[in-house]
Amino acid sequence: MKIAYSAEVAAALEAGQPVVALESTIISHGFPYPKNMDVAAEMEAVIREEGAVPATIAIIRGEIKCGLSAEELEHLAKSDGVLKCSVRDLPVVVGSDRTGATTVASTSYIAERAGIRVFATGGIGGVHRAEEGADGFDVSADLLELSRSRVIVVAAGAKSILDLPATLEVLESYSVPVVGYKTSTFPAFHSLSSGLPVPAVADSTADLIRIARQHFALELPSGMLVCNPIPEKDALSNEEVEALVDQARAEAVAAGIKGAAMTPYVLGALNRVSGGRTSEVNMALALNNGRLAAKLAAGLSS
Ligand code: PSU
Ligand code: MN
Repeated sequence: MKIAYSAEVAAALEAGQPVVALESTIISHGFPYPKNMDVAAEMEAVIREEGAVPATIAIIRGEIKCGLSAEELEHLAKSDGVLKCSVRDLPVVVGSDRTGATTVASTSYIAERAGIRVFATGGIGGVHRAEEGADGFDVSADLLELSRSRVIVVAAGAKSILDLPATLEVLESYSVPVVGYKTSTFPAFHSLSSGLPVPAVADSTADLIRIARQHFALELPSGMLVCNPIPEKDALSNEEVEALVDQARAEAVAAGIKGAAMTPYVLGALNRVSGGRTSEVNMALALNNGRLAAKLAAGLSS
């Protein structure tokens, strides 16, 4: 597979230095412009602060890029004609020289092939709540890809716009290790906890590094999901989130949104109905994940 690396990412991979993959759908479709410019820049900054090299992944005019320039990040942030590109979309986006922002699924797919073992994002996609779409069946390809790309994904769980118990069940069926970082419950993205138990807990960064090493040593064919709860000071309460999510979902249903457009639409609606608060919260948790992912990458490469 042909990947165009930035000079910095190529040098880091060559030297065995820690590298953290970052997705670009979060930039193009997860935050409003120009807030998403700050998110992109600060994600890269916190990873550098922890001694790792950030590798933001996207398809730019048909080229699979690993490590982006400031101009490329700005182009993705403006999101003008930028497609949301999951794994199944790769052949078409690459083959027609289009620009696509990669999801958790396609970023994991590319990261593995680039030799990157750790990936930081905000939250993963999952099983949508049944009543959301008229067809009542929408399961993110993120879950399938977690089962078949050997990349450790650090996320603040999944948003409560999803069916979280069903999401955890699918991860179990797909044999994806799910590890709570200093938590025994599945975090709910904007809020600290969904109350649902996770199968394993890492009590420290050292513990997490040990588990991650074993994951690769055992040659499991999957990735691993590390659940890192939002810092307490930034979290919203479950009640607050439920009320916001109900409004946002009602808007999505009324607007007839379906399929791949659902997650971006609901994120935008949440931002609107919360007066911009959910985007602040989203940024705080994404940066928190970037930091932990960089520590993990550093631990794995030493
Ligand atoms: N969750 C978020 N913010 C996001 C996404 C998920 O909190 O921006 C994006 C990620 O790129 C994820 C994608 O991979 O949405 C999932 O989309 P879908 O549900 O259509 O698979
Ligand atoms: Mn979907």
